[in-house]
Amino acid sequence: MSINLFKQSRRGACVLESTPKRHIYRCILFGCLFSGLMSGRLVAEERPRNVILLLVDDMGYGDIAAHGNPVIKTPNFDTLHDQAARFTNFAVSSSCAPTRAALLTGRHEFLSWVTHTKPPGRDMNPDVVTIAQLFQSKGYRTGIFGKWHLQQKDPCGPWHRGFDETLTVPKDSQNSHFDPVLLENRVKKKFKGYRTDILFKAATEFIECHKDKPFFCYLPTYAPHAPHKVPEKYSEPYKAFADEYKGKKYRANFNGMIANVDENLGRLMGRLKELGIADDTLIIVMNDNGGTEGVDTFNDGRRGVKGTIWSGGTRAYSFWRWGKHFSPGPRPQMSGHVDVFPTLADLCGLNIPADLRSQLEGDSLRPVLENAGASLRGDRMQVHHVGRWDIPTLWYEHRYANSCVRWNQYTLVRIDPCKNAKCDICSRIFLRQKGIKLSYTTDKAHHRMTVGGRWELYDIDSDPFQSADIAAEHPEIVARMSAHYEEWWEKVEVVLGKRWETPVQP
Ligand SMILES: [Ca+2]
Ligand SMILES: [Zn+2]
Repeated sequence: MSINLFKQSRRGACVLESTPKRHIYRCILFGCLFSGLMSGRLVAEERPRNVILLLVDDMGYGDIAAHGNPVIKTPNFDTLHDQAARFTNFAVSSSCAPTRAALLTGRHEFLSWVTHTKPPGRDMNPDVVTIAQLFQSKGYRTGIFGKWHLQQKDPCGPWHRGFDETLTVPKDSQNSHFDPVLLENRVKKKFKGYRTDILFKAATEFIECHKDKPFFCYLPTYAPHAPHKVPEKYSEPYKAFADEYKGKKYRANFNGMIANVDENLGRLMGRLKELGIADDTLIIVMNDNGGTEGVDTFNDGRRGVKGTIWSGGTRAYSFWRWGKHFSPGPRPQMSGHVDVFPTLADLCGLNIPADLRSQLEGDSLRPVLENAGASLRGDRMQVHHVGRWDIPTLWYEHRYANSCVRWNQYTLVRIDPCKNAKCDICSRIFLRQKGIKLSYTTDKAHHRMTVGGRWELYDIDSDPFQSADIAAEHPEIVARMSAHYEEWWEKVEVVLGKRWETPVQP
């Protein structure tokens, strides 16, 4: 897919569409109506007019009251939980940049060069097409308000990757939550206030400005990622639980940051209603990796944290609301971030050219959104791999370092770190086995290694904590899932071998 097919980003917020363009839309609309009449249907298939994608950084599946968290109050997440089709076996990557890459490109992040959260491992291949480019090429107004995290130097910045309007941070770093310096359409500007409020406000202004034409609004927050800082009125209600509540410590600032995101979400939903576009806007709300600071308090009984390949490190909530089009309730079918691109394309009628289709690893989830009992492809599997080796050329030593395949209720897991003394990530895996350098938790069970030299198999439905390895009982399932993995890794070898000019190792 040539990137030249897509128009370049434009600068400046809130530019009204020119008359010639509106004329083109009218022609397209007339064409659709005409073809609809010719085929005996008055109106073409109904589509969501706009799309809002809220991606909450470092919040976990368990950090929502409606999921059973005993302390946190999330009334607006809870409302959306109750109104939305929600995927309950949905997984993302185990950290920030990888999930963003997979979400925007519909394929595992390694295939777009993203193997880490730090450069150069987070520099996404600029030739891979993003969902924003597809929306843009179909006449949608597109905007990103928040954490890009896939390198901003030319030609990698979001302004080159399909976003008309951008509000990010200089150097694509985590930066400050208070009075931040931001990049508004590539221009540095000092803002007053709390960053999450600023991002939601900018996104809301974008929506208000473009409410009369299709838009794609991507809102990836920096909260509740560390540093854990928030205006005190949000953390105050949680201080009573911080020292201890029923034997556990609930971090007041972390929960306060989520309370602030929740308040902003409520305000945004209210504004959509006031603007009269709440029911023809598809809103997707999800998180970008497994649990972090909330793992020791509540993670719905899963093993693992952010940065691990266990289910608790990759599971995400994923709420989809489009007026009354999708019946509220759970969707237990296996799904993940790589499905978002093809699903949006399907729902919004964005035709995917054949050469772009080969880029995509996921499938459209539309059948299960529209019918909770529907089935997807029976042989559908998804691969996850933590990555994070510091020396980019060492990729080939990490075939089984932190790997997982999902198929229906099964997860196939293998954690065989490399033995290279220079490899920081694998050294950490060994240290965590001993209870040293644990991250986000005090329980080393969340950082468990597999037995070594082979895959372990778990049934996530009957064994959510992944305690009982059933590989020996199901050799045929292990064989089928591991074969899928080997085939997938061959694609990785080609891509990363070319990227780093490293020969494929025997
Ligand atoms: Ca994150
Ligand atoms: Zn290693």
